[in-house]
Amino acid sequence: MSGAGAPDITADGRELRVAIVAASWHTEIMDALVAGAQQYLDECGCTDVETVRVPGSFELPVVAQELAKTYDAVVALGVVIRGGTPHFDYVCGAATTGLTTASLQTETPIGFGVLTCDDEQQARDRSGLPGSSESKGHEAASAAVATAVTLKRLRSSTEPEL
Ligand code: DLZ
Repeated sequence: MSGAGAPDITADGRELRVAIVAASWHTEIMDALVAGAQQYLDECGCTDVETVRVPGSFELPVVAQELAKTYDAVVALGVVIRGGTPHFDYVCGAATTGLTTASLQTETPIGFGVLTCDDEQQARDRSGLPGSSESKGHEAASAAVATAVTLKRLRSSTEPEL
């Protein structure tokens, strides 16, 4: 999947509480993803931010689900790099399905910032590190915030008048 065509999303995050849940494998790339997400949250005015680390991407869904119960939006970040066994497919599949399920069950947007790459260079190119062409942490945070703002608007407009 190419990053070309990504929208430039602006939203007001000042009223939102946002949690970042980040895996710990591939430290340098992960730290760049977290920094990119935090940078977007700073840009949109969101000051109520909690960052939680988990061991690997497989652990993202259960913690994202817990955070999604009390935050307006969650940003899930991970880096999974293909190895020589099918393990890659299981971790990516579990993270993707788990985060989707957690988002729908809690009715809370969870930005998907899990890089699923064939090699480390692909991950670095998308990480927001100096010289990279994309910042998927920034992108995932902007998607989560914009969706939370939309949900707040839709929910407030359907509240019955007293
Ligand atoms: C085991 C494993 C492997 C091989 N590779 C990665 C990876 O590239 N990225 C990642 O986030 N996690 C990896 N893990 C760890 C699993 O996500 C998980 O933490 C362990 O299987 C323990 O449940």
